[in-house]
Amino acid sequence: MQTALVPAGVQASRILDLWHLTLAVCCGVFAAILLACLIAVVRAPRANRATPADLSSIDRPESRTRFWVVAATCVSTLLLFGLLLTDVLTDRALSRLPIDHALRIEMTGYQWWWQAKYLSDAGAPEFTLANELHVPVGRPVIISLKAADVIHTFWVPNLHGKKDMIPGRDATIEFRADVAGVYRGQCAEFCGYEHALMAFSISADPPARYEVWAAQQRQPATAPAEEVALHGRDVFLSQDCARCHTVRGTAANGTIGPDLTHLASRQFIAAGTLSNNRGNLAGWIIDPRTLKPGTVMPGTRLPPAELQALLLWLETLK
Ligand code: HEC
Ligand SMILES: [Cu+2]
Repeated sequence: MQTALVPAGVQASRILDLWHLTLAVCCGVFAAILLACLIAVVRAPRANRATPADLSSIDRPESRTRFWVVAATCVSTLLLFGLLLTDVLTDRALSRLPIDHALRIEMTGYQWWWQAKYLSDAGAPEFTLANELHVPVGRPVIISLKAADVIHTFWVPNLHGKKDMIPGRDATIEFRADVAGVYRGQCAEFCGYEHALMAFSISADPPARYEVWAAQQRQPATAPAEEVALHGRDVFLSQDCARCHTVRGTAANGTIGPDLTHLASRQFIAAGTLSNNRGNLAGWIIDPRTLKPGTVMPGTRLPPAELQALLLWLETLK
């Protein structure tokens, strides 16, 4: 779900309230202006060629017109100041979310995917993943936002407004999910070729389920039991893959691409571009630049047996 009209947390509902008020005021003003136009049209003097010129209006005092113009100006000014005030109050309320015992995540925008580093209460990195975040319902979340290359914008409309991720300038976003669900996010600042294929998601889980998920994510990858999958791991380590990808529990510790330690627990690959299944994974590994032109990841041609083994191993990374 990706909509600002169904808030799943306090921050988003404050923004929605502000939007409703702004919409109501603007609709009211629009209706009043239309009404004034209508009255003017109805009351305009009717004349035709034969009507003699009426010059009396030149000297007629316009006190009533002046009254309405002054009144309308005052009302507009008051309404605008009212909106400004509610704007400022909303902003203050947004910045005062109670953040005791918040979950801390460090999120970095890359062309064109998202890296999320979950931090322990002490601030030490615990595990890293790509694109598909989970957070516990009811617990505040503080995400510090960074950009690795160009400007990106973090935006999950069900949870909060937009926040720019600017290289070299750290920002944070604070929110709390109050309703369980999966909320889609999207980069909201044009960041190059595949900006449109730069989605992510935040799944708000009941706390117990979140803990199970987090415990799973903290684990390194375990060595597969199957012979073929073991061979697949060797393929991964002997190819270029390990230069760019980390799989905790193996020698692979590259940081250019997504951490793949729990790849198989993700629903999508390549930032919401393809669903995570064997066919798509195979296509992605052989030729990612057809599926997502411009991506940093190069294609790798492998003999069928090696590719199958590699896929089998990737599928064990639960
Ligand atoms: C030059 C660096 C580089 C190399 C080499 C590389 N990758 Fe990638 N890989 C990336 C980047 C960057 C992404 C993210 C692309 C995106 O989402 O736009 C990625 C994405 C992926 C994904 C999707 C991950 C996800 O969660 O979305 C998989 C799977 C993957 N790579 C597997 C491999 C395999 C297997 C190899 C070796 C055959 C390999 N990569 C080689 C950089 C690389
Ligand atoms: Cu973008």
